[in-house]
Amino acid sequence: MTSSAAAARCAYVALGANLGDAARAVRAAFDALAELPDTRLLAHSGLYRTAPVGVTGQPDYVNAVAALSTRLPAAALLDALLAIESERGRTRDYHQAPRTLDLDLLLYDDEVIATPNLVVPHPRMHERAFVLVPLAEIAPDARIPGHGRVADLLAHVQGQEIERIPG
Ligand code: PH2
Ligand code: MG
Ligand code: MG
Repeated sequence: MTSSAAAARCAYVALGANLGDAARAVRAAFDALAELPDTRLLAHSGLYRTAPVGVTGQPDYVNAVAALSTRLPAAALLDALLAIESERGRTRDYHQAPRTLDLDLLLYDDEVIATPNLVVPHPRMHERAFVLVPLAEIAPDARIPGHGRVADLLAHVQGQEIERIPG
């Protein structure tokens, strides 16, 4: 290893879409994540159909979670995620508008990051079934700094509508 090589980090990314062919967009995003420089796609969850949380009058979402091993710093990874969203036709018409693809950085090792552009762990991930259920599928023992083990948090999101998409 050269002295300039950064250590590989484990990052978890939430995928979501509720505009156009959402399932196709999420599957294509797995491929785009696998192609990122200095990054390997370690695992991804299945796809889930979920009722919108925090917004009303929107189509259901398709959600999933991916696990990455990456040497990109967190800020560079965030930029790469936003670039994939743009390539997939993401527009930002208004806050929480329906979207062709949303990629949110959930966890970056056990780091706590709070900059104007990036907050990790994602501030609401521990209370959202559409994040916790797919995350528990691939990483039940992962820990969310400040909130504990993923599988232990599932009990708190029992009432939220989520259904695994077959296949
Ligand atoms: N994303 C939001 C707001 N609400 N609801 C579901 N079910 N899935 C999402 O991905 C989602 C949401 C803002 O990013
Ligand atoms: Mg989001
Ligand atoms: Mg986002």
